[in-house]
Amino acid sequence: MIFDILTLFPGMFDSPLRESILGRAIKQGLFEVRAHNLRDWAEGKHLTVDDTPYGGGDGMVMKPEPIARAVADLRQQSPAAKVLLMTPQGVPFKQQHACDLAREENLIFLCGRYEGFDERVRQTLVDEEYSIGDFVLTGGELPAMVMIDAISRHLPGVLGSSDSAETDSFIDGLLEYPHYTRPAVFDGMPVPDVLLSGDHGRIACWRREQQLLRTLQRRPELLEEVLLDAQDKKALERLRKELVPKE
Ligand code: 9D3
Repeated sequence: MIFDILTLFPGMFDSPLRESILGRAIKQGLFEVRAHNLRDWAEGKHLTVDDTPYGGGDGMVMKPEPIARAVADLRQQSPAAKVLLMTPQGVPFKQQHACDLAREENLIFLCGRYEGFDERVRQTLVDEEYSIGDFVLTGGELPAMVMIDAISRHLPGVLGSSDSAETDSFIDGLLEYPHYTRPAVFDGMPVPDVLLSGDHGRIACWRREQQLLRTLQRRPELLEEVLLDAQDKKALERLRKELVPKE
């Protein structure tokens, strides 16, 4: 997989994706991150990439021509490349998108600064438009890195087998159960007895229940979407009563 990025700040992509797991995967040739400076496709003495908005108003708008030239150049290498626009108005990026986008050969990320892109960029050059959540950032670079991180861990060989993307608990739509390691008592707080019992059936049951409890407490809306078996439903019913006692 090749991730091409069009940005005014290509240097931002140098470090975060090249550490740890993804850094090793890049060294192994499992994927590539190519950050390009949009100004390389700008014209005129000042290499202008933005201009004032038609109709007036604050801020500047990213001009369409440099972006169109850049996308055309990158598409010469791989005509099927999917172009993704990073904007606060985009579809909220989810785990399923990460999984689906990992099947592509080449993704081109368009990262904006200023107020945003000329609308005709969206109309003619863009395949999909994403936001990473309802908070305001200073540009699309961090969102692109977040998406590249989430996508690349689905590529074959990037994760070790003990940490595979398919066993992520987010896949089954619930939050994770709590984890513990040594010491058995830390600052007066013991590890739950069941985890020391060696009874793998009871441990699995406790963990599932903890997942349901945490999801109920923190992200109840996730329970609407998730597939639950009869045992889950029974446990959830009991947890709901314990959480919201009657009277
Ligand atoms: C005043 C209107 N603002 C829209 C909410 C303008 C604006 C603010 C911030 C336009 C662009 C930006 C920069 N943000 C992104 O480019 C961005 C983003 C984000 O801010 N939050 C979550 N996801 C994304 S994806 C791209």
